[in-house]
Amino acid sequence: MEKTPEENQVIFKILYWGMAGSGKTTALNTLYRFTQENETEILPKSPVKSVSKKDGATLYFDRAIFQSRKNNNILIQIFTVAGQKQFYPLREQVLEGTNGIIYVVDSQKQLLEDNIDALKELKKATKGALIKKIPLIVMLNKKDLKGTIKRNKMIEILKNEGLWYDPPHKLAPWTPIVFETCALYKKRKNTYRSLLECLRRTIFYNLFGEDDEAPTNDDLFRKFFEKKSKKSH
Ligand SMILES: Nc1nc2c(ncn2[C@@H]2O[C@H](COP(=O)(O)OP(=O)(O)OP(=O)(O)O)[C@@H](O)[C@H]2O)c(=O)[nH]1
Ligand SMILES: [Mg+2]
Repeated sequence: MEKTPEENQVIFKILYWGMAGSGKTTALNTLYRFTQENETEILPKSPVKSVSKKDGATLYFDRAIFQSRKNNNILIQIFTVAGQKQFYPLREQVLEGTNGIIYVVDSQKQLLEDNIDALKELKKATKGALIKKIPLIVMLNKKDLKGTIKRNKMIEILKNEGLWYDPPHKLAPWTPIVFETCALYKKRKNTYRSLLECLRRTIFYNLFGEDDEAPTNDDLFRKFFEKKSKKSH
């Protein structure tokens, strides 16, 4: 999270990560249009800026800036990475300073291994910070198509990668939610909801966690009582 001193603004950076063609750019464009046309919690502040190839694949990144409808001082920068394999160095650059990640899966069955590769690469690039310091949400995308990976399969993959925590583990409340999504505007499903959940978690980490880490119940109680005692002075 970045603070601009002159204006008391906070800027959160959210990133869509996933294999080439999984729907990251589509999700961002849908989000932009949806928040423009509806009374949502966030609204666009700048148009989507895309650096892409002729065929639509992202060449560097896409970026759009949103703002909280209730609090003008909260800005949200949303980026997508270029998913094609050769762009790994660029992905690492775009990842810098990210506060929350949405991992976008192309749920077509034949692409399972490519999706797992993208997740392994994300783990490598974030150096153990996923969930512990950077909230993670999963979009199981293209669920409008037939013959797609099931939610349980995705959960099994997260477990294999050590990205799933069951109670009583202190990180259990921050285990990724796997949203079944469609990023296409006309058939959209859970695109906005998944972003909002990622943003909600990002703000929680920032407000209640020690050093922006995943807040534990102890952190939440302590901050709550700190606030109470400040009020009573
Ligand atoms: N059926 C279906 N197609 C989708 C969905 N989301 C995206 N697509 C299509 O998938 C193709 C690739 O989408 P992009 O959004 O460009 O994918 P990307 O993840 O940004 O790809 P890179 O920039 O190469 O990393 C496009 O033809 C989209 O219309 C979805 O939920 N369902
Ligand atoms: Mg793209």
